[in-house]
Amino acid sequence: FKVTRVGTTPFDGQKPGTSGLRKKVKVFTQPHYLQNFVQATFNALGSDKVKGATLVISGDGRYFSKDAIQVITKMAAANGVRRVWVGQHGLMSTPAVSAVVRDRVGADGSKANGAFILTASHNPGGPHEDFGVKYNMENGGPAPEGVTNKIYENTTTIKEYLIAEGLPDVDISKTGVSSFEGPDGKFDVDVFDSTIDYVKLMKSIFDFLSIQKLLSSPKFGFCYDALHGVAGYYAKRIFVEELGGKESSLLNCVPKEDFGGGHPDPNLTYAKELVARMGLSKSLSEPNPPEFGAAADGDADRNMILGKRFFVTPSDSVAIIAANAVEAIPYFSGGLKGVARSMPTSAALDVVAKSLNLKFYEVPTGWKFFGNLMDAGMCSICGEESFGTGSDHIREKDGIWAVLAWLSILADKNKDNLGGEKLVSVEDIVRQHWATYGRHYYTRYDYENVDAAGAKELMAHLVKLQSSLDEVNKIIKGIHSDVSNVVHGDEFEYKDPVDSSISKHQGIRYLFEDGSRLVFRLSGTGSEGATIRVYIEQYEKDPSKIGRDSQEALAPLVEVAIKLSKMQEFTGRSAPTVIT
Ligand code: VG1
Ligand code: CO
Repeated sequence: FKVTRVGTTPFDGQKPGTSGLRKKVKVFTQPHYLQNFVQATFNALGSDKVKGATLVISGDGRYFSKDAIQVITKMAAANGVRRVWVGQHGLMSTPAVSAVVRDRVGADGSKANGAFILTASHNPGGPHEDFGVKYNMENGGPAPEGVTNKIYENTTTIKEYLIAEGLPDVDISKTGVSSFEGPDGKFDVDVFDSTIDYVKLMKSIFDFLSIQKLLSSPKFGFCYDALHGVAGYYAKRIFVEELGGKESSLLNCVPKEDFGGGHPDPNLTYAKELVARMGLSKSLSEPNPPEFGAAADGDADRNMILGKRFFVTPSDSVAIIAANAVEAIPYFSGGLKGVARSMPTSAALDVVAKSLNLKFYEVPTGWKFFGNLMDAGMCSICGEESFGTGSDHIREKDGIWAVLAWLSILADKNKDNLGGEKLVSVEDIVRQHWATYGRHYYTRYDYENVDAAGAKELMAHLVKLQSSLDEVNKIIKGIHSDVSNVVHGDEFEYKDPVDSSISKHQGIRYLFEDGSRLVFRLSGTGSEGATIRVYIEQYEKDPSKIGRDSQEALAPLVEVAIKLSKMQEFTGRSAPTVIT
């Protein structure tokens, strides 16, 4: 092949958000749009890092992925990349990409230097829905802000991109290496089965034998819903082939380009089938739900954990995993280096860290901030309220890892009990945790796709209010006299303890005297308009008060959040789009 330079002009709005660039497919398929972003990324990395490199290119298999893989491959070749690794059918979960970048060794001894991940994660897919591109570094984690800012700058000045002419489309349905000859020498495309490295990694972390015993107990029903995302590909290998689970335990585990028309976001609103099967649907009754259920998002980095007729909030989930990891998961048997959560995530993890005397960190939303801590050996387990949980085995959150972590805890709690009358359930574990550490009532209200100008005004209003907490408390007393006082208000700012970089404007916080919190943020992953997220949290230590319904317990604070922010005035919305 030879290298062609194609003249181009910048597109507006190619700024990577919380997790890469996400736009409607019709935006991504405009001539040169994808190419500009990819070249801007190569230019941001610099030719030192690009020439001779080994790059992973794969994703969750959503619509437009296959075309995008061919384009990026040709651009990689033209930019002097030595070889690309592509998952068979272009499929690789985000955690599997991270694992492959960190662990895989090519047949020729090569190691990966980075990855293009093609996903818009939990956003719907298909010709009228979303596509996305994200770049990950050689540690297997998302590019830090220094790099994504540079990528964005480059997109605003780009004049040309390089693409290989004469390089044929590569058949990504079959594994094997294809070699080509370009001006810089050889270029290889290695199509491989990415489940191999991922399964190997999971087996090195968890005790598969004890999980297998649990799954084979007639008392233990199991159900996993991949929402037609890429998780299904790994779920079959792990839960059925390795752990002996039943094929019928898997729901929607065939990856589809449009996720079967659904919204591949594992929460109580979108994972409808699983929710019904677990006996949590308000309209459908299920006489005998399984003991354990879980779901994943499109790229399999998120997880939702359910018990029989029971929902585990993600903030509780990471706290419970941290509290039980050393005992239940061989990888952590030597102890935890530290734990971390994103700012809007509830403080359930803080209480565990304090009680177990663990180092603890609070970082801005988005997984990239955890990576630095992990690379520096400061953090073992971390999580976000947005159904993201993970550990330092990779540098992304990991949906299947979280499920295996919960199965390990269940296996451990039931190890002498599999023949007993009744298994220790998910609900038992959570209630026991609350009894020990107290309970953080928690909910998140999302107002999706609201007018961007209105959303900005709402945020500005909330910041302005913070200049007088007396005024704030007067307003609050007028809404609910028994809600406690706001004692602190700010915009969250983070100084990375490893590289001292500073991230500002990471969410507006109102902290109350009794430990309650209200947090307001604008989403950085949407592709249209703006999404306002309101995070509402209240801590209850009194054991006689930890069993309430969470929406009911939080109702006064929710009302305060909505009225204080003038939600309806600024957005015209009288109700949120999604409540989690
Ligand atoms: C959301 C979540 C955040 C998560 C991010 C990426 O971001 O709130 O916690 O890290 O999605 O997850 P935002 O900016 O929309 O609030 V994923 O599974 O979409 O890569
Ligand atoms: Co995701």
